[in-house]
Amino acid sequence: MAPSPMIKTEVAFKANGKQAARQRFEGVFDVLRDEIVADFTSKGMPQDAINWYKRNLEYNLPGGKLNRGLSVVDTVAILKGRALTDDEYFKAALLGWCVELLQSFFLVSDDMMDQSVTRRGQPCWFRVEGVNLLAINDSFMLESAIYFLLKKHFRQESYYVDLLDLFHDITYLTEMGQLLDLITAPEDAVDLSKFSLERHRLIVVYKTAYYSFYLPVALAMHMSGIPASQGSFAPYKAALDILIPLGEYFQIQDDFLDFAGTPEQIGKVGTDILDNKCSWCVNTALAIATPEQRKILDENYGRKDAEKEKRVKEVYEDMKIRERYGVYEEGAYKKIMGLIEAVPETPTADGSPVLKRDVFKVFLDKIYKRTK
Ligand code: DMA
Ligand code: MG
Ligand code: MG
Ligand code: MG
Repeated sequence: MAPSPMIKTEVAFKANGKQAARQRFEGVFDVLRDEIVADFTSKGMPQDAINWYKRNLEYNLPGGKLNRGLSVVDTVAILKGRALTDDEYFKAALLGWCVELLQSFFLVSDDMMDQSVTRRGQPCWFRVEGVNLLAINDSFMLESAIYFLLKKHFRQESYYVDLLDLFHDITYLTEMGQLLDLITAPEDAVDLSKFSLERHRLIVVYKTAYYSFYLPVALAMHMSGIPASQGSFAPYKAALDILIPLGEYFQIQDDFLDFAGTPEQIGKVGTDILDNKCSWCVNTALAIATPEQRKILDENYGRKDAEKEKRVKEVYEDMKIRERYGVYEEGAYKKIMGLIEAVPETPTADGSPVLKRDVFKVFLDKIYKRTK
């Protein structure tokens, strides 16, 4: 049945709203890039260095889904319960871009370590002609730009130290996760008996959930003046208890799309099977494999060989990994919704609740059934 004109308009309106929100957010990037480059220039840097840094920023920052960055803006607006002033918008978007800077720092280095091919529909930065190992220093500079921006715009705020602590702590936790991810996937010692869903959970919570989900919301909470505690209620802990499972769900989607998504869809070529990664797919497969299937997995997983990768994918298809993922996704959605419904929306002295369920609902709806 064709959608009614009203529904059509509604959908178009929502899509336009999303696009407009993205455009406004991208506009702030131009301002911040110019600030970063102006500071770099003021240090007496020559033109070739300026061009390099600018290209690093422009190649690695925009062009993604911007979910993490936009979530800071959305969360501040939900917590304040009203439209933001221009100044509030700029500051929230700036924090959003700091999350995107952190993300690009992780991705540039992750792609080198995972030996990936493409990212966001273009070659990984280290694969660009003339870049190579310089990408290591480029990733460091993306990280350091965070602290330049925070200092410039938040130095005077009472919560400046909270912002610094958050970025430092979450960076460290993410690096711990990357370590776990990498040592669980040695290049020339495939041993599938080392994998487990417990190990997988630990990897994804540390490498993805903290920086992708807790960080944007916690930043927005600090900017909105949410206190560390309200009576016996600990809002940051309450947020963490929902955002960690949400991040776990998101990384399982990433693992699934690494196998099932097309490069056109996800903007990157999946490398998890070749890289011997402790992915949700292989763990799910190991749990149900017949002895014959297990043998195929043992002999073909984690080898840098496209034919062997294909054999593994055939086993996944035989095992109906796609359907199993669908079942997982429904269960994860329901579980997380349940956690969200249990958040107390206790009013504060001025009548507004300290946390709002919508913060988490909006985030969950953004990623539910994502295909990219
Ligand atoms: C992503 O893990 C984690 C970080 C910290 C970048 P991944 O290697 O599965 O990500 P992707 O699939 O995007 O390379
Ligand atoms: Mg990777
Ligand atoms: Mg990785
Ligand atoms: Mg992945």
